[in-house]
Amino acid sequence: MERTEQLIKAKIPGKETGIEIRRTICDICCPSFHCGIDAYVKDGRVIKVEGTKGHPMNDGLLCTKGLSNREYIYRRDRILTPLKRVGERGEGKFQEITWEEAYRICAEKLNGWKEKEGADSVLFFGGYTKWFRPWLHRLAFSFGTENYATESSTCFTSGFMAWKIATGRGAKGDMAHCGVYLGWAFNPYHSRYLNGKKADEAKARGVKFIIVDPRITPAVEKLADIHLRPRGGTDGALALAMANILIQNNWIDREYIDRYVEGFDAFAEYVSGFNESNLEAITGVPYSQAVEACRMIHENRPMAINESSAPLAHHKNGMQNYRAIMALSAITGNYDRVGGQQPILHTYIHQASGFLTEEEEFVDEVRPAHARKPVGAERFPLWYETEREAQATDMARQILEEKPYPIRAVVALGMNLRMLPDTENIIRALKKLDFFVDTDLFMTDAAKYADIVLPACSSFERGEFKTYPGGYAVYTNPVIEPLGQAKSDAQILCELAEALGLDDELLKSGYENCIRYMIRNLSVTVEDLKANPLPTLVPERKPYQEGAYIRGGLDTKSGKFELDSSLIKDHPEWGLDSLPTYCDSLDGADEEKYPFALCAGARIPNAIHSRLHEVPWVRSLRPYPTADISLEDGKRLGIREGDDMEIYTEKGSITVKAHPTARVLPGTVYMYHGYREANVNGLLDGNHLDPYCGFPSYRSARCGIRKGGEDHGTDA
Ligand SMILES: Nc1nc2c(c(=O)[nH]1)N[C@H]1C(S)=C(S)[C@@H](COP(=O)(O)OP(=O)(O)OC[C@H]3O[C@@H](n4cnc5c(=O)[nH]c(N)nc54)[C@H](O)[C@@H]3O)O[C@H]1N2
Ligand SMILES: Nc1nc2c(c(=O)[nH]1)N[C@H]1C(S)=C(S)[C@@H](COP(=O)(O)OP(=O)(O)OC[C@H]3O[C@@H](n4cnc5c(=O)[nH]c(N)nc54)[C@H](O)[C@@H]3O)O[C@H]1N2
Ligand SMILES: [Mo]
Repeated sequence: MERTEQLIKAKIPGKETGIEIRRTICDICCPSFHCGIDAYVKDGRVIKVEGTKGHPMNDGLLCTKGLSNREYIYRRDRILTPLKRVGERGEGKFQEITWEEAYRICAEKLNGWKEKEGADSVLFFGGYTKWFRPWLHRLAFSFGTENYATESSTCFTSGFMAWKIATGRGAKGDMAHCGVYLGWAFNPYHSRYLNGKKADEAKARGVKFIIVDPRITPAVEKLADIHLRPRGGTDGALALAMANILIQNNWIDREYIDRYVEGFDAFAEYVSGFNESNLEAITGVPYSQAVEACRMIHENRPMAINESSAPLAHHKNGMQNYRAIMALSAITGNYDRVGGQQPILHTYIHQASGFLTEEEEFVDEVRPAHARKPVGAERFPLWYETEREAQATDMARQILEEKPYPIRAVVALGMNLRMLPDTENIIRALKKLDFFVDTDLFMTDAAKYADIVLPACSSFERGEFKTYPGGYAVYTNPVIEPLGQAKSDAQILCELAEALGLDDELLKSGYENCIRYMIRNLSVTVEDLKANPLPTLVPERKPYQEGAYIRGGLDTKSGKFELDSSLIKDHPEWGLDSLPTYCDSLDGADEEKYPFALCAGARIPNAIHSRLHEVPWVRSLRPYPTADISLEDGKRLGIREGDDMEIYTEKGSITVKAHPTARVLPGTVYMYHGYREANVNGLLDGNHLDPYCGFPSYRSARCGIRKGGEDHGTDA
């Protein structure tokens, strides 16, 4: 082989090979990471990816998902041109059209409904990807509606709301300085591996770890000094009993409570009902273990607690359970302190970066004055009161029932058909729409129901502004041209504003100009950021100041940490409890027919929601949809490793491969979501929702299992 050929084969960058390293970010998982990527580019194509050394997030590391970026951006089903549906909804028959034609149809349909039934008859929806959200939100407002809904109807917001009603702001646990870490539903080794690294460092420093998880996970094995194993969704009862133990033993901070905590007496009285007599029966956790955990909390202060965006929230009682857990921080005086729970102000798109951007102004300055309340506002009034946006879990219902008013059209970016529970109902709703436009990288099952499909480009093909924890900002440059005619979502939204004839000059002036507006109060400019391939430290970043927020008075009615919420007390008509009360989370299905608890969602390292199941390299690591059951249940039902197993609920059934393991509790089934051929969300009840925030109970459905079922083949 020629030398040059050899060098090309080895992917060595340089003049001779024509291979260049260009920097971008991975946007496959959580926005707080979005690791730096070195893309090796030859002839306009990415041929290899590596983690960027010196990047403040990942410093050269990449996880399984990040390493799959090349296959991900070149997935076979990338959409390359705008498309118009020619077959039935869902059939997947489309014809290519031009961008002009696509925008013309969108404008005619959307403006048509706006004229006929008002702007609220159109709903704007964004899936997991967050980078375009300020543009989508502003577009909805400029169009004249508050009907803006996102994936955050199922993720993060529940916990954020719990914090807001208690303290007025979000918060995060300061693992770097704590003495004891309460890792409640904490397994970063599968879901946030960079936090796993931080946990390893804390462990090496001698931090005590209490892990609260029904399963035996890598976090339990590597970190736990104490492992509490409550049955899923019984966490509230455990937290309340722990509060009771802390109070009974006087392991609380009286002075702090007197000064900064509201509602302690009512809370203390309520928690006295969770004690030695009932804890184990409700949760499965022996009382003595809960006492040991409380002693550890007391003896190793300060205590930081894991913030949970999903596993604690995905239960009917999720937000209340979360409030009960966070109350432990207040009564032990660990809120707003170094090594405890620290209040945060959000920078751009919910990052805790320590400086402020004008993103809220960007959106709010065009908030429509006379819009009707958005989807879900009536059903989830606390959600609407704190979030002021639509709750997506009520979307299908409102489309189908037309109450309190009809929704005729949906403008979606990255809608996954299997994000919400009860897929059949979502399909019925999409079919009922008069007009549906979806924008995605891939020809997804949701896109197949759309009238118009628009091709979006990946993070490798666009320039993007981002901020990171630690005071950083970055503005990436595209590393390759967009594939086919794909465009960046933000560009699409700005052009759509133009096509709709909206009176919004800023939005119509394009992405970069909008960023200039949002960072106008920072001393770094778009040009500075673009010139630096690594994130830049923003001079305006402010370090955390211990106790400043709580001493100055919190943004709550009482100015204190509210264990007993005045916001909820002021609204008895909502029918919600002002204290973090506990109730059972499982749905009402017949216990005899459906004796197992189904947890649909605990993360697996090689998949993220709907997207990576379709990427061959990561799929090969776990080729089949697989569910974990206990060894005992496997034995009892004659189900062995790799057997086909049916999981069924009142809604239907799916067939998966069985994985009996000592890691899960008897009576439970763990199944990851997002699979086309084994859609666990199709088994879930769309009305089994948390009344406080509207979140789905993905993790507390009743189900049955049996050996056998349909063979779904080996070519998945
Ligand atoms: N690889 C990968 N990483 C991801 C994702 C992904 O899909 N794949 N998704 C991203 C997203 S969107 C999110 S929201 C985060 C979520 O990330 P995490 O919050 O880490 O979510 P999980 O892995 O679902 O749950 C963490 C642990 O909680 C336990 N758990 C489940 N139910 C309960 C319960 O009721 N009580 C208690 N105490 N523990 C419980 C599980 O057994 C699991 O070990 O992950 C992000 N990272
Ligand atoms: N059963 C069950 N269901 C769950 C959960 C669970 O634990 N269990 N978790 C919930 C949680 S926490 C979350 S965060 C959600 C995940 O939310 P989903 O929105 O379901 O997440 P994804 O499937 O990753 O992505 C959605 C779509 O966005 C597209 N997309 C990706 N990048 C871009 C882009 O740059 N532009 C555009 N326009 N589209 C893009 C993808 O191709 C995909 O079709 O799922 C929720 N659903
Ligand atoms: Mo999430």
